Amino acid sequence: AKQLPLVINTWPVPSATAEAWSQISRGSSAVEAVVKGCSKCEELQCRGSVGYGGKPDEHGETTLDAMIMNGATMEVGSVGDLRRIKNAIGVAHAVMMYSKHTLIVGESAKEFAKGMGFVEEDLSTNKSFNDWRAWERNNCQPNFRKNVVPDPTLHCGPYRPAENVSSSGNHDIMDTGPDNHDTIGMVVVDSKGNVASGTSTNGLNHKIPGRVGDSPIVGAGSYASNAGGGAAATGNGDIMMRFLPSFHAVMEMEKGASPREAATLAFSRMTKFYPDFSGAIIAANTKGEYGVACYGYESHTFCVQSPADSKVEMVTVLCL
Ligand code: SD4
Repeated sequence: AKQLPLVINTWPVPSATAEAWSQISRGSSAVEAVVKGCSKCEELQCRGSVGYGGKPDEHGETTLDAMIMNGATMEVGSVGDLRRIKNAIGVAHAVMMYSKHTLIVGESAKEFAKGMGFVEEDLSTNKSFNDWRAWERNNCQPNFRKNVVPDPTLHCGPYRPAENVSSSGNHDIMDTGPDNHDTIGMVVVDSKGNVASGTSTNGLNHKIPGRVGDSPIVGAGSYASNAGGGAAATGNGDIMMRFLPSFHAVMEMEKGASPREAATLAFSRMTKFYPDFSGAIIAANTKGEYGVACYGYESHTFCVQSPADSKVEMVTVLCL
């Protein structure tokens, strides 16, 4: 069966898949398809974890991370801690198109975006404000920190080091409920085997302001290479970015591993050190074969569309 082009993305967010599919079917590039597909999720605030109005930080602000990678040219654009601009992957694309840089962050990323014509606006909504207030009223829990105590005179931080630092426990895994990691990660392979990958997310609930996750980090959030394929990750970014799992998966595919084997191998290094973390990796090779692995959840549901499907397929895999 004809397997190309292919669109695959994390989580049951079929409108993003359908948007990318419509782009690639009408002859847009793989890069364009990833940007448009992920932008659709930003507009729809997919699962509350992509785009504006979700996952407020400790100060109640929603900030965004996104990246785009072109596996034909190895060009990348990404933004971290982007503030007050809704279309994060659009800004990442502008970094790739209009600068020689790879990653721009924070207030400066907002200034860059405004220069590129993006509109500055508030990313808060009633929901994100209420989520933040509820968290604050609940003594800022859950928000596990390593070896710190709150200042008792202040409600939620600043925090200071605890006097007796204990090395037991894995307290750097923050707020790991399944609802806290729903980044869209997407891989598109066009009919000639050109690969693009991208991500977009508002990160992690109640993160420390300035925290940037794995999603905009090349090789962590996603990676693409026409020599092997593409991969994208979702999950506990603070752990995953220490291992560059998307890069790892693509290198395994370059060496001949199947996508599913490649995604599984990327987990093996992480779980050796962090048996308590959770995440999922989608992978596709340049023939349009794909595979998904996950760890620390029961299962992961992803979306895929290829010429074999008349519509977006939602597929659930059991985790390792
Ligand atoms: C992060 N990886 O910022 C992101 C969160 C996420 O799906 O959802 N991933 O850590």
